Amino acid sequence: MSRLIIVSNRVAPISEGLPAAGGLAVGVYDALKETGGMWFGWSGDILTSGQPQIKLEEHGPVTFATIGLLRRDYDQYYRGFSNATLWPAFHYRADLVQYDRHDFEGYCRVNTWLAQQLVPLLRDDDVIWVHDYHLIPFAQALRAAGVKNRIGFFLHIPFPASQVLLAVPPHRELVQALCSFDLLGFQTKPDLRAFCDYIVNEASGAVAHQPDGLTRIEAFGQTLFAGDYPIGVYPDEVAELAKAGERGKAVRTLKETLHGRKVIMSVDRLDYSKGLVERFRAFERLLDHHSTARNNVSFVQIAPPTRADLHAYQDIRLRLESESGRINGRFAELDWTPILYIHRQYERAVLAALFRASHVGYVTPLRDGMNLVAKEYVSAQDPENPGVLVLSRFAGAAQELTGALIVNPLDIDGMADALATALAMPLAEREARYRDMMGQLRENNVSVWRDRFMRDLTQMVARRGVALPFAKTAHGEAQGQQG
Ligand code: GDG
Repeated sequence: MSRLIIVSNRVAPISEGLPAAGGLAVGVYDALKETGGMWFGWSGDILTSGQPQIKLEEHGPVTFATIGLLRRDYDQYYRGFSNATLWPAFHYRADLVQYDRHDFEGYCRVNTWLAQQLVPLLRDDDVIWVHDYHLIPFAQALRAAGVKNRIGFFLHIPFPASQVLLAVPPHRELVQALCSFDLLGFQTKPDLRAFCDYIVNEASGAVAHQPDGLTRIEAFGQTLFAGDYPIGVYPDEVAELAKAGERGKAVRTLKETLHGRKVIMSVDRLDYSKGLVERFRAFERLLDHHSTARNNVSFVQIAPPTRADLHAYQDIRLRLESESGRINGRFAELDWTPILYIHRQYERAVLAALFRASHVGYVTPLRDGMNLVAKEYVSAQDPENPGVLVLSRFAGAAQELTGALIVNPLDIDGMADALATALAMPLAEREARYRDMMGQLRENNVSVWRDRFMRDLTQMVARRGVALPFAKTAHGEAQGQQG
């Protein structure tokens, strides 16, 4: 069996015997253990001098290969182009895009350098799976170094509509680089459609949808395939964690603090894409318009810090602190705090237990590739008395979790109404919605996601020989069905 090589910006810190990290890390690590292989990426260290050296650590059949970054590389590749240019653009925040040509050069330079570090560790029949927006030029760099292995790419964040992508000055170079992969995986059909739209209308390429569900792409002299692979969780494992924590300290403390009041729960990295300010305002609107909610419900927002050295993240933190203070000042009573805003990380088991103890899961990003919290919230519920998920239509998860109350995160009144509906929803309806969503989550758990992608990637060689049945017309439109 071919070895699997996972390449991601950060290598998940997995240690046998320690609590599991998120579903993605566990899902990918499981695949590595089955096939044997390597996980390659940045160690998280930033070096001020010297030459970074690869560190190899063996865990059974899996090798973890990590390397530090020089300060300038971190600033240009990670802080700069990845997180100040690509992240906002891909989340439809062209207004927050900061572009510096030197950062883009640094991004390409680091991708090339990382690829060169990997090359000596590769074997001829290895299958390489690259993850996320930090590593878009990675396959191009490997090909330039003579690597002929199959290389797949999965984008965890949205792929933006062409008109938004055009805001990133080197958009063409990025899409061209993506076309060096053999297989591109997107979270949802709309993301795949946006990519195909760029290929046809901006890159004069051609796309053709195949009977097996994959899309064949010809552009920049390359032939490749693309598909939608919505990432999942392990719902039964989350459910077990949640049940185990039901009588734990965190849940007891929460219940004692809230004296039987209902709980609305949110957990997000503190990121402007997560729609936190709009969410706080919609909770305020609920208190304004639904007087029965006052003193009867609390909103718990857990928002661990992330990318705190970027200005846009300092800004969102200040705005949230100000909003929660303002709203609490307006409505709090001596015995009731409307918003518990916690800027800290919790253990995974504690989060699962808190999800189960809450009545509403409030997940309203302005844009999100998938949003695993929405899937974890549903998984954690008590089947006999499940809570209700209020979910943004702009989270990838909304394509699958149709049993949620779907909201537009810009519609503050609409979100307040959905919260009121969720809080008052009768048990029979909550159960039906929960069953529907839990069925979906079990059907497409993280192993299914991984296996579908791996199956398609390993079959690539056979597919490459097939002729493209549709051609691009003179007007730049692809003939054939658009997915
Ligand atoms: C990217 C895409 C896509 C959160 N706070 C704590 C904590 N978490 C865990 C959650 C969840 C994960 O982190 C966050 O995943 P999301 O999917 O919600 O969001 P991103 O971090 O933005 O992830 C996203 C994902 O990649 C996977 O493809 O869904 O769209 O943006 O698992 O539970 N975990 C712990 N403590 C915390 O305080 N232990």
